[in-house]
Amino acid sequence: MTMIDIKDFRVFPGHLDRPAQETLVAAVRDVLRHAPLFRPRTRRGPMSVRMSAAGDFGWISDPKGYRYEAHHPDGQPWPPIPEPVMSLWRDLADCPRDPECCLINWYDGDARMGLHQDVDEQDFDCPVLSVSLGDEALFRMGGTDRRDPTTSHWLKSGDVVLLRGASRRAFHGIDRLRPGTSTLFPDGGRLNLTLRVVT
Ligand code: MD3
Ligand code: FE
Repeated sequence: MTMIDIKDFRVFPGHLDRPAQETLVAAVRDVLRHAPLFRPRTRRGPMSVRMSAAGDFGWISDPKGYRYEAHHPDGQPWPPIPEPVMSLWRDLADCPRDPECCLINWYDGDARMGLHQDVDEQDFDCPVLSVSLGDEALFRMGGTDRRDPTTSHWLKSGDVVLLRGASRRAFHGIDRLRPGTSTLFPDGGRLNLTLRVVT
């Protein structure tokens, strides 16, 4: 198995072949039929990334703030995490607990995600597992202080990233996509799944 370690986050380049990517996309489309993508709003305005989730919890941001919630903004519980997604966690996460949230991020050509930390979860001993599907994206990773130096890495369709140890609490973001770099989605764009233990 190939892997690249970059300050204790681990990239599994091309871990998912094309059929495995297509299986995940089909499973996510199923989730999105029940829990449609929405555009979270922050105090700074609407995000460019659209989101949904599967599992016991999804991440919500609205004018009241941000938090994990057991229901989609439409009031429905989140659909279960699809089996092929669970099996990736069991293969790679090396964690005794199952994920409670599969956050679904959709990037169109000009979407980005600013530098942030994921600190709304309770148990930082549990890793986060991230799956990239579709167009390539420039991932930026810093340290636990916002001013720490950052390194950048292009994430490609089928790449899986495991964040644990110090990297679990590090600042990170997506600077931009490279449109037209994948044929997975006929109209382009990028789907990112992040699996998390929340409680
Ligand atoms: C480092 N997603 O959903 S994935 C996020 O590509 C998020 O959509 C980005 O940041 C995306 O919160 C980056 C890589 C990633 C995911 C979660 C992390 C890096 C992380 C959690 C902690 C530290
Ligand atoms: Fe994040």
